[in-house]
Amino acid sequence: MNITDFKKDKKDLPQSIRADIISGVERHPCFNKGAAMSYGRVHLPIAKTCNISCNYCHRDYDCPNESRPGVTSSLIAPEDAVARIYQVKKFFNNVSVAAIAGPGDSLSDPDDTMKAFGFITEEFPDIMLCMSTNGLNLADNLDELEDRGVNFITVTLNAIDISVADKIYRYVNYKDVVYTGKDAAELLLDMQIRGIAKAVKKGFTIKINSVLIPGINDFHIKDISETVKKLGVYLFNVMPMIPAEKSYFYKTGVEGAGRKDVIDITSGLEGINIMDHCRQCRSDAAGLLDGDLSKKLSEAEEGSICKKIPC
Ligand code: CLF
Ligand code: SF4
Repeated sequence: MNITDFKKDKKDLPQSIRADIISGVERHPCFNKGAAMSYGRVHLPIAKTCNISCNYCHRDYDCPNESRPGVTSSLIAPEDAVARIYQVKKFFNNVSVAAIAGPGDSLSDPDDTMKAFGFITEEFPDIMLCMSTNGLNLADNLDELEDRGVNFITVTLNAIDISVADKIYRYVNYKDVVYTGKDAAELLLDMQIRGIAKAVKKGFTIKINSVLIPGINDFHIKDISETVKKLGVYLFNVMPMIPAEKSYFYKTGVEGAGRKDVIDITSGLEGINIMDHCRQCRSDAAGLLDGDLSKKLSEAEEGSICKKIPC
């Protein structure tokens, strides 16, 4: 029985038990700091487009919701995912997780993401599947993610209050209708919370990323942590905002945060697992969190179909 089947059999167990005992947390380098020393992940840079606009993002670069600002990864096609994993395994064999984390949003074009997960599961049944998303399309895609055997999901949640979210997002494109201002903020928050709640109920192991933006949501991080704790998420990761060059926040002088700001805020949080070993890695990162192979890989392999995100 592989891990996915096991999880499906036990999905009525409480979240804490599921996550600790059966969901494979012991082999996930992000969800378990202890595992980061020996287990690696492969990011497949498949997500071409994005369906929202964050004020700290500029689409010349990877999605800063998981990635270090200023990093640009080359896209690959879903059909190249298996070859990419074999390529990584030549350099580092102990890969426990395959993930889609950009360069855009994993569920902006869910077909590519689902296709890639399908290829990976067929070829590597023991590799766990992970995905990060802004959450807009999460609730609508959970049944298919479950069918594909995805185990771990990260949702970036930067606010739970519409007035805070309104300062962070410029627009939201949901089902080809573009929303702006408070309408955009309200819709995004509603879809994020709905998606997180449904995902926990279904038995996915959930991490929340919150980008700490001084003066915008720093006073609000505790409220976010309380909300996600009640929703039953497994792990909370606060990341310092470093505005991407040319982004709205960069141009308007909104200052970034540092590691110390994150520590000051997270040290006051209680009752939820806090991630403190995130590397804000590239959307094509591979290998150990502390031993990224992406540069070696791009020298060694073909398969890049585009150098920029077409949005
Ligand atoms: Fe990738 Fe994210 Fe899955 Fe990890 S990364 S999709 S949960 S496999 Fe990890 Fe990288 Fe931090 Fe992300 S160190 S940026 S938390
Ligand atoms: Fe940029 Fe990521 Fe926000 Fe999309 S979700 S606008 S790629 S930061």
